[in-house]
Amino acid sequence: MTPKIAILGAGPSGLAQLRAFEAARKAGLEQIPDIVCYEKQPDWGGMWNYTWRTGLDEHGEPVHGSMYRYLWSNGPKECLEFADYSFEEHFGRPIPSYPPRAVLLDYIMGRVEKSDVRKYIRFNTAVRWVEWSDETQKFTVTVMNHDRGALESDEFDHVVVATGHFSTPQVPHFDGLDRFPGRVLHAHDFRDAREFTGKRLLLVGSSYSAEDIGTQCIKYGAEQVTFSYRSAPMGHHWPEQFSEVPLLTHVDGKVAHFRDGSTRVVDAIVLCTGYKHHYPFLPDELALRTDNRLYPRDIYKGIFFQRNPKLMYLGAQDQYFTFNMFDAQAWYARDFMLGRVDLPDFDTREQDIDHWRAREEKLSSPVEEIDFQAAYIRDLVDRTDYPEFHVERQGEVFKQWKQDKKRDIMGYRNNSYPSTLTGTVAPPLPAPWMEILDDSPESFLRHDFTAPEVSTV
Ligand code: FAD
Ligand code: NA7
Repeated sequence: MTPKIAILGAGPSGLAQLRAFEAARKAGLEQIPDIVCYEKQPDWGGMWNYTWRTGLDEHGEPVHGSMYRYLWSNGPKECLEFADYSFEEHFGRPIPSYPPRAVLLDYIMGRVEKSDVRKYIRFNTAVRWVEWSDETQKFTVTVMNHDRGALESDEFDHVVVATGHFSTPQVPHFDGLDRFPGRVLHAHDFRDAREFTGKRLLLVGSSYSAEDIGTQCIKYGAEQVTFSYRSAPMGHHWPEQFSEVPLLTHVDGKVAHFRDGSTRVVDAIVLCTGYKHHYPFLPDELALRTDNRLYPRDIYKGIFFQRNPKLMYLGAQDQYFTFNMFDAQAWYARDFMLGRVDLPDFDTREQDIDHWRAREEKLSSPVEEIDFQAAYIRDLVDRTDYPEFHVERQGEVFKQWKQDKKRDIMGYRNNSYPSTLTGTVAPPLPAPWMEILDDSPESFLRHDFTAPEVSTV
């Protein structure tokens, strides 16, 4: 009997799972499992699908997208290159190391468009509930098919949760926000930086969202950005329009008050306070409970749910590496579902989780974190036929990226790195990132990237 498999979500992780089965088919696997991929959006690409919508979508489902207009890759593309599909293969020539969102989406889509996997995906179909039966040893997955306006249920041997975890915002309360005479929003609902041109912004949070939304708003003409941190400042060499202050205590009219007694007059507040792992379609006994970290507990090899390994999670960890890490996970999950690998018993799995988790808890710097995630990926890649790729060298590129950011937070995207697949060093951007206001793929890809150009503004 070939297994029946449900993949929940058609973002990069879900697509990695589809591609993993496609790779097995190409390598000669005759009995491809019966696969259904449920995706609540009308198209694939997950988070990389930009939507202007916030709140609820056209079907009344929570809008998944947290990406904004003018988003550019925040890490070098050389660190997220698929091992079986280089950027050069997709674009037919080298492109710069930090492409805008739509160009990266084009790359992700390019690989799956070349595979025959779209047929597995049921779009406009939101997963409502997943139930496990000890009796039948199967999952029942219930979905809302918005095209038909009807609930549907089906049984599966395996369920792969690939619904992402940067979509449901974590929204703290601060006194006075209810009377603040300006926009208050979470980063999840941030879309167009031009809304804040000429404005004084307060960004609560000191991680990727705060850093990127703050720099982008200045790029598009905001007057001033104040970052408010809970644990520690980002500590970059910020230009004079930026400042970092301790945590917000309360807001009085337009005046924001901070823990050190300082104040700022601000026009808008963006809570860049992170996201929750949120699985409203899973009963308590199947839902992963974790905050955003590199090694969540309860998933063996960062994939298999400990209490029921037939339930798998992809991309559930905090991420330096993304697309190729999802591939490494998907290839291993595939081999388990195909019966090519057995998992050890509960206690052995628990020891393995404890081992990785203990290592994770000792990490004390980004360099150590990068090495840790590279080692995790190496552990997976060595267990499957996923094409060899130089994850450790990509780790070195990440370390360089960290240093480049420390040196020049507004200009780090002007740097170039070598592809570990092709060896080609990426060409430079046609102009400094701060000057390229049109980030459309048409504008970006019209450059041949061989000769230095003056400006695209
Ligand atoms: P997602 O991309 O989130 O996809 C999950 C899919 O599941 C979505 O299509 C969603 O519609 C679907 N889904 C959710 N719930 C249901 C349901 N109930 N029923 C059916 N379908 C459902 N990574 C990088 O590598 N580089 C970057 O520059 C970068 N920038 C980022 C910027 C922002 C603002 C954010 C939020 C993330 C960024 N990331 C970046 C990380 C990004 O999350 C990953 O690149 C990638 O999108 C994760 O893929 P995923 O498939 O795991 O999740
Ligand atoms: P992260 O990386 O999870 O960071 C969340 C930030 O929010 C972090 O600085 C937290 O502070 C801060 N935070 C969380 N809760 C609070 C409260 N209650 N008060 C103040 N500050 C808080 O999320 P991001 O959105 O930045 O990044 C997630 C992904 O989106 C990432 O992959 C990017 O590429 C885009 P802490 O440091 O924990 O004290």
